[in-house]
Amino acid sequence: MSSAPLGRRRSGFIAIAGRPNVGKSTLTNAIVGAKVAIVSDKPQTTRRAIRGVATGPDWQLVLVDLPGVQRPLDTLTERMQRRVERELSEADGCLFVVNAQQGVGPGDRFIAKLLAGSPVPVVTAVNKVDRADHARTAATLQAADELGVSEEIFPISARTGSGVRALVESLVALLPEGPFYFEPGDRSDLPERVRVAELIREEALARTREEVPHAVEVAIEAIERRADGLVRIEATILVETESQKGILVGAGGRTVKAIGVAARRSIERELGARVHLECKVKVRRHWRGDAGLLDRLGIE
Ligand SMILES: Nc1nc2c(ncn2[C@@H]2O[C@H](COP(=O)(O)OP(=O)(O)OP(=O)(O)O)[C@@H](O)[C@H]2O)c(=O)[nH]1
Ligand SMILES: [Mg+2]
Repeated sequence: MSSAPLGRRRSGFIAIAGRPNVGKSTLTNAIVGAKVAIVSDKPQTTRRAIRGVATGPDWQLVLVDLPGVQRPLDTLTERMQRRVERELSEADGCLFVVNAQQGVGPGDRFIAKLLAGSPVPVVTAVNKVDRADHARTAATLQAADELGVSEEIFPISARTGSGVRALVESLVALLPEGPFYFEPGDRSDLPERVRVAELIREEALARTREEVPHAVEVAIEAIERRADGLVRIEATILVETESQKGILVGAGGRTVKAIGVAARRSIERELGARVHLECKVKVRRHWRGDAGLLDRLGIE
């Protein structure tokens, strides 16, 4: 491990702020080098604060992947936004992510205002440069600079990895000296139940559209490790209405079956074990407004 004396190590927390869908979770996974957060092409995928850990020889970067900043609509999104504000105020630094292709808009300006009012140093990543031509990227870099909140700005692609190394160096420079918070092999702070539930939700998101993805949550009823090494998992996919249930189940149960097959594969990769997965779909009206259920699901 590290040959650096303990006092010269840097470690700390970098909170990731940005509009929904700009690529915060993809970037977290790219920096950690493992899948710690699920990703989808729909906005508002991330609902919890997820700590992703990247450890170098003499530094440890704890990335706090956060829900996208948005206007709160119900108990769920209110909790998500309160969490974002709290994590931002407690971090050692902030990584502000904007979309190179879409440029800087009102949502980004709102976040910049939030960041300008906080003492936490900010580094900005202009993401998805693989999707934008040079002129577009240059215009977004310029607009991001004009927000006046960042110490440095990096054009990157979380998808291809381009620019990510330079960004990491700049984030490490924001960290205070101090001992590591996590074991160097740790990747995330999410409990196993939540990691498994999220992998199932990711497959449900990939197969639904419009308002349905926002109405889906997954609860794990049981995880049982059998003597022969097989892990048996019982999961409930929650939706808010009968018609959403119909969509998730699909004709002849086809959709829920496809979700189960794909999720089992990714859970097997995650746990390094053979998995038997049972998924049921259930209607739970207004679960997004149910504080007790959100507590149990770990959305605090
Ligand atoms: N082309 C391209 N797509 C990207 C890049 N980074 C992320 N994406 C895609 O953008 C979409 C959103 O990515 P996420 O990582 O889920 O975005 P997020 O900011 O975490 O979204 P929320 O959790 O909803 O706030 C996904 O379809 C990603 O595959 C990138 O660098 N290039
Ligand atoms: Mg996310």
